[in-house]
Amino acid sequence: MAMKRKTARWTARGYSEAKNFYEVLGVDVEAAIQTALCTPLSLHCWQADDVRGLESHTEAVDSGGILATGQYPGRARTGDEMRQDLEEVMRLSPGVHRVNLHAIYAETDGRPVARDALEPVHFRRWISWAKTRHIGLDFNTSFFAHPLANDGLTLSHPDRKVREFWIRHGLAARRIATAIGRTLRSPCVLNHWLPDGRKDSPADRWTPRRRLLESLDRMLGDHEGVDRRWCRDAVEGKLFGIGSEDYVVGSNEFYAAYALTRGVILCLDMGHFHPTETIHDKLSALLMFHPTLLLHVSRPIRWDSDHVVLFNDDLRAVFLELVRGGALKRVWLATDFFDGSINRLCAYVIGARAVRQALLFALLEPTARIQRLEAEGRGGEKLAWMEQMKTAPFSAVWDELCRRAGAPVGAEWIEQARAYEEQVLRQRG
Ligand code: RNT
Ligand code: ZN
Repeated sequence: MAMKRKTARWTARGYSEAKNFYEVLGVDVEAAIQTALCTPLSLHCWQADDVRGLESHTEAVDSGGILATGQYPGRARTGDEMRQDLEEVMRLSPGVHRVNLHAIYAETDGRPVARDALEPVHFRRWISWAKTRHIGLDFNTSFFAHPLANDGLTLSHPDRKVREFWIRHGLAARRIATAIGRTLRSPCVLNHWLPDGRKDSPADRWTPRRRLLESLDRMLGDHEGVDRRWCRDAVEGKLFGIGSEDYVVGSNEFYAAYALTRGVILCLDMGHFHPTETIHDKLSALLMFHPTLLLHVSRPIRWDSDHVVLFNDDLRAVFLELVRGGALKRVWLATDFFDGSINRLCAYVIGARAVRQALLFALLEPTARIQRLEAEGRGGEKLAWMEQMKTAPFSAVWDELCRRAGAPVGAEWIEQARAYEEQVLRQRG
């Protein structure tokens, strides 16, 4: 306890000095803290259970595309356990959160409900939980881990019946997203990612793309029970996946053009590009044309490995671009990673805090000053200031942000996560 008070006192003093440091450079520190706190971050629910879902009837088939690895104890097994974990994540991470669900997290009380027959009622527990906690919900279609996805093809499948099934699934999800958004009075972003692709040297890259285009147009057209004010559809491309190393039907180019021409949101996942390709340079290009983007904040290591998000250069570069372009309000932020090899609560909190840290870091940049230096041809000084900001007293402002949000300050959360692991996670057989 004595330790705690000491930390808090140190933080308060550190903050006023840090604030002064940034203000001399023309940064509005109070505004930065406010913006960093109130920017919504949608927490993916699937880190809690390694993307297994709550369906009892479909055996866990690995139909390709994504893969969670690790056997660390404590995986959530029910909706209640997932909500319990997510509440703890939100307690330990400052700022406004939403929760991002997948169709496989329907709660049907043990009754098998086919994915094309899902209804809002199957998400009533999630919805009422969100209502009580005053958080928004987002949603995803689940085009994987299903017998009809075993060929590695869904909406682009050659068999019309298979395509029809998945179109009906998409429609069911759009109705659910509409109900979620309307009930919570907050638009629900419905992301569509599908694994469709080929492992090796496709002889025909054209026909599957034509079929995907046709299926998407049908699925995303006007339908009864779907209201675009509450259901905001997004499409997520990818370079490759497990079993689709050579060809992914829904590539980034395909969806960038699709989203623009159909008025839906393009989703960029940080792990869905070539191993050395990053997304920060794409933001100013795409946002010249797309009104909004959905960002899946993830971390690839050599491939789309969905590692826990860290406060690293890539993440800072993304937020610096958004802040410099005044584009924060034009993106929807959502985490997307899954590591089953470590304490899953730690995984969540590290990622959630890292996103908010990167956001604050970007908001504390003296952008006007460094842009002026660049415009005046003083590139050396510009670069020097960019370097200088990396060792600026950022942590004191971050601690202050946590304190104001009522979230643990500094390393305090690590001890709390350990206690949660002992008391809750380790008790799960
Ligand atoms: C897969 C995509 C997709 C999934 C989630 C579970 O490569 O990133 O967003 O991670 O839908
Ligand atoms: Zn993703």
